[in-house]
Amino acid sequence: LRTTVLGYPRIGPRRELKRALENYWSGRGTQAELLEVAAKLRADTWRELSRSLDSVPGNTFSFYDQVLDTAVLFDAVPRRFRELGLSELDTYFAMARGRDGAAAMELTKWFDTNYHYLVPELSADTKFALVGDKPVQEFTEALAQGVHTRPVLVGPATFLLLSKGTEPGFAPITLIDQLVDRYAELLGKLADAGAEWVQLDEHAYAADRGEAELDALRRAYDKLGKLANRPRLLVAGGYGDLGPALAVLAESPVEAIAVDLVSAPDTVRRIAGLTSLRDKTLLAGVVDGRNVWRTDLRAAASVCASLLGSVGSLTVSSSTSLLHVPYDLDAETGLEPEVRGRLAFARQKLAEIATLGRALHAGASIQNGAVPAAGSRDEQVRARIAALTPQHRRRVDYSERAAAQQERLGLPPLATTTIGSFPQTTEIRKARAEVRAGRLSEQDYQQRMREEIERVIRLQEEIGLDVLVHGEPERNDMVQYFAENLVGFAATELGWVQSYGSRCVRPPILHGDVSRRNPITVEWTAHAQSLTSKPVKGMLTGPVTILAWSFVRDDQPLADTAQQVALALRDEITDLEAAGIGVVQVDEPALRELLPLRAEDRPAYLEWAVESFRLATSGAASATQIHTHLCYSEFGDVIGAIDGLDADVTTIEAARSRMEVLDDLRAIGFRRGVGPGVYDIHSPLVPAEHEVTELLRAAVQAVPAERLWVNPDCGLKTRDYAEVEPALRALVGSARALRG
Ligand code: THG
Ligand code: ZN
Repeated sequence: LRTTVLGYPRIGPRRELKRALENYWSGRGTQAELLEVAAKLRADTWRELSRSLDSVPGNTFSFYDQVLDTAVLFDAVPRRFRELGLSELDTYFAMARGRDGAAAMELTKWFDTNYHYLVPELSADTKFALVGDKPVQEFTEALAQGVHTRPVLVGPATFLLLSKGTEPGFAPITLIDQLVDRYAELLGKLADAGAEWVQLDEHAYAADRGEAELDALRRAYDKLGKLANRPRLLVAGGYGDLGPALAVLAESPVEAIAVDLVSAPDTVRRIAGLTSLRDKTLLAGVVDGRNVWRTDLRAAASVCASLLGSVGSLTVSSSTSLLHVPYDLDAETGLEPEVRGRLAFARQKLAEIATLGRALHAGASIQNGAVPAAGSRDEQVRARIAALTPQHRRRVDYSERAAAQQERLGLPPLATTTIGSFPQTTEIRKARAEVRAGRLSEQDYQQRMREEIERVIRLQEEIGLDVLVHGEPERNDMVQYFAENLVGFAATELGWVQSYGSRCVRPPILHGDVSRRNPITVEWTAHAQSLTSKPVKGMLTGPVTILAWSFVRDDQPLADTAQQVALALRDEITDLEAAGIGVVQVDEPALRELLPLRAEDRPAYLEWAVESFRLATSGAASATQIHTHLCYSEFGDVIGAIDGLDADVTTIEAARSRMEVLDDLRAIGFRRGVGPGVYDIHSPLVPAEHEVTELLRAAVQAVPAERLWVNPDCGLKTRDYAEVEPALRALVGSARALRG
C-alpha cells in the first residue's frame, strides 16, 4: 500500500442514487432500475479511485447505511421486520424507513458528524449468522472490472458499541466472541475470493471506552489475526484519537492501523513510542475526510516523513471516509476564485493523496504545496469582538424578565405555539425553483411568499394558537438560508453530502470573517406581525447550529467563528425588536451534535457554545421573550448547558421519549419556560386530543402550568397540511381543556 482513502461518497455526483431510491420507494421505478443505477455508481467509483490510488476501498456502496448493511449481513433483523414477509431488499428498506406498523429502527448520529446511521437492536438472545455476501459480491464485481479492492467493514467491536440492547441492562458488546466467529467466516470467504486486504473500521474507540470494551477489541483482533485463511487486516480509527486502543491494536496481530492525524495530530508522538508498530503498516490520515479545505501538502508530507522511522511502512490516507465531503469541486461554477483556490472536494483529495504518496516514496519534497491563503479578514468585525466584555449576557435576571414579558404578551397558562416552519408545499418549492431559474421575477416571488405567510397566519389564528410564526416559506434549509444572507459564507450548487439514506444536505462553506449585509428575516416577520394582533415569533438559527451544519474554517478556533456569527444574530434581534417583534426564537438543534466524543473535551466546548448563544441574545430587552429549540433526545449530557443558555422558553423534542427530559430538567432545578413536544412530527400519525392531554398531564407534574408551553416537538416543514391541521387542533383543544 502507498496511497488510499478510508471510504468514498456513494449518493452519486448528481445524487443519482437518491433519485433511484425515491423512485423505487414511490413505485415510479422498478427494482431493476435501482440495481442498475447502483451498479453504475459502483463501477464509476472504482474506476475513479483506481486512477489515483494504489489501494482502492471496496464495499463503500450502500443502499442506505453501512451499519444497517452490517446488521443485515449478520442476520440481526428484528422480528417485526421478518414478520412482514417481504423480499430481502424490501425488508432492508423496511428496517430503515418503517412499514405497515413496523416502526423503523432508530436513526442516530455517526460520531460527531452530520451523517446518521441506523441503530441495530440486539439482545442476549441474538444469534448472529453470516447470511449475506454483499462485501464478497462487491469484491468480485470490482475484480471483474479489473479493480482489486480492499473491502471495508464496520469492525465487530464498533458494530456492537453502536448497537442498542433491547432489554434494560443488556450491553451488546458482550456478544463480541459470537460475532467475531461470524466475521471469521466472512474473512475466509473474502480470502477465497482473492481479497488481499480487508479494512475493519473501529471508530467507536475515538470515544472514551472502559477496560471491558478495550478487552473486547483485544480479543476480537487476537482471534481474527490468528485465522489461517484470511486477508491481511487493516484496522481503522477515525473521528479522533484511538486513545488506549492504539496500543491494543499495536500489540495485536493485525498488519495495518489507520490513524486520524487531522482531528488528533498528537497521535504522531504516541506512534514513536510504540515499538510494536515497527513491523506494521501505518495509514497516516493526513488529508481531512470531513472538511473541504485544500491540504497543506508540505506540512502533511513532513508529518508523514517524521513517521517513517517509527513504522514498518507508511501509507498516505484520508483521516476518515470521504463520505462527508462533496464529490467534485470542478462541478462548481459559481464560487469566487479566492474561495475556490482554497478548496478540495473528494476528487481533489484523491489527487492530493496521490501527490503526497509519490513525493514520499521518491523521498522528494513537495513542489507546488503552497499553503492556501487564510480566510478573509474583516477588521470591523474583529474590532467589535475585541471590544466585547468577557461575558456578554442579558443583564436582567429571568424572574424579572418573565414578569416584563407577561405584562407585554399577556399569555395564558399552557401557552400554545409551534417550532417555526409550516409545511413546504409543492407550490412553495416550485416558486423557489422558478425564481432561481429566472422564470419568476423576484417581486412575484416575494408576493407569493407574502400570500403564503398570510395564509399561515390566518390558519394559526383560526386554530387558536397563542404565539404565531410566519411559517418560513422563504427558507430551504435553515442553515443554508442564513449562510446565503451572511458575508463570509459561500454556497455550492452540487455540494451534496449524505445525511441519512437518500437525504442530503449542501453545507455552506464558512470561509471568512462573518458579518451581516442587511437585516435577513425582519421584512418577513414584520409582514406576518402586521397581519395579526397575536404575537409573532421571529425565527433565527443559533451560532452553534450554523457552525455544526457548515464546513467551517480551520484557521481559527470554532469559538472565535461562533462569536462572529453570534454578533450578526445579535444585530438581527435588535432589528426585529425595532420592528415590533416581542418574541424571538434562536434555534440550537445541533447543540448536542457537536459535543466532543471524549469527556475531557466537553467542558471547553459547552463553555463556548453557551457563551455564543448568550452573546447572540444579549442585546434583547427584558420584555423580549427569547425562545430556543433543541432537537434529538439524549439531553442528559448537556442539561446543564441548556440551563446555561438562559433562554426564557426552551422547546424540546420529547414526544418519543415520553417526556423523560422533564425529569432531567427537574433534577437540575430548571425554572424557566419549557415546551416539551407533545406531538411527534417525525411520524405521519396524527395525535388524538386525549393523547396530547395524557402527555400534558404528566408534564404539569414537573413544570407549573404558567411555565409549561404546548407545542409540537419540531418544525412542521416535512409534513403535509392534512396531518398538521388536525394535530394542531388537538394540541390547542387539549391545552384549552386543561386550562379549564
Ligand atoms: N439541516 C442541516 N443539517 C441537518 C439537518 C437540517 N442535520 C441533521 C438533520 N437536520 C438531518 N436531517 C435531514 C432532514 C432532511 C433532509 C436532510 C437532512 C432533506 N434534504 C433534502 C433531500 O435530500 O431531499 C434536500 C434539502 C434541500 O433541498 O436543501 O430532506 O435540517 N443542514
Ligand atoms: Zn427540532
